[in-house]
Amino acid sequence: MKIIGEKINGTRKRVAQAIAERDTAYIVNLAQKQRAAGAAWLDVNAGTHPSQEPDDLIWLIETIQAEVDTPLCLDSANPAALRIAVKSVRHVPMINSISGEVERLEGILPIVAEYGCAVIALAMDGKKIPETAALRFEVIQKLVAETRRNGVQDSSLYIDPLAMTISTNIQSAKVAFETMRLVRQEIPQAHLTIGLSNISFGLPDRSIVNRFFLSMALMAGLDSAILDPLDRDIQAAIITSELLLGQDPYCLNFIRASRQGLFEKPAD
Ligand code: THG
Repeated sequence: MKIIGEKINGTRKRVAQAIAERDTAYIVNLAQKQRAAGAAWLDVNAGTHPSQEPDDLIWLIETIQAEVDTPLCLDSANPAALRIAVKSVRHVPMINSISGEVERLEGILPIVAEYGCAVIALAMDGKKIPETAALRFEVIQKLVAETRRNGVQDSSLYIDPLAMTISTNIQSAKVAFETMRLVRQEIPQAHLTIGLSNISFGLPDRSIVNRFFLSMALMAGLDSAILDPLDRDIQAAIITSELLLGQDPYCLNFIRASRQGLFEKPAD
């Protein structure tokens, strides 16, 4: 599976501070560490007020790209910020995200089509997230009709079934898995992605919830996720799940990870 590194996100306090202070070293370090940990894209979310967002996003992009060549995933709902940002990226970016919300779709889809971006499509229209897998899939079908109409290939789509926190809705992981299965069956060329850590919000021991969720989602067809690539336990879950799903020929990745000590527990 492909990892979208989540750490450069201005809704995190320390990152917000780095953006405000134009702390280049802090941001570059986050980018380098995530690349070294195998991120295929770096999510970049300025998390600032829409009026400030274009400037902050451009600063983040230029700061990262001066040192790291990994493709970026531009995380913003603001078409104005995205339109400026796509012009300053070195590689064709992923855009995070479109949804069925009309303004967002009409603002962002033309940018995706014009620049040939990959795009995350959220299974929601308006502000409401449908409760059932069947309803989420209906939204996805409408979105896919729109992306196709605009000439975006299904293989450029990363469909996000949305992981809602399980502490307030005990069905939420199940709904996500069922939505993934429907996408896999009906839109086989499309990719799937998910913001992994939402699922465990409000629970203790979040990391273990995230890991089991990821493993089960991989079984349901997930092939990318927005997560913390520096979390060794998550990396161990990915490598072991891929082994068991027949995606690790000759068990080479698993054995290499074991030799490198990825599965070692700290001594008592
Ligand atoms: N789907 C899509 N995009 C998304 C999400 C999604 N982007 C934002 C978010 N959800 C995923 N990104 C993050 C980034 C950072 C953190 C969590 C999700 C994070 N959280 C800390 C934690 O979980 O403990 C707390 C914050 C902090 O460190 O200050 O770091 O679902 N398409």
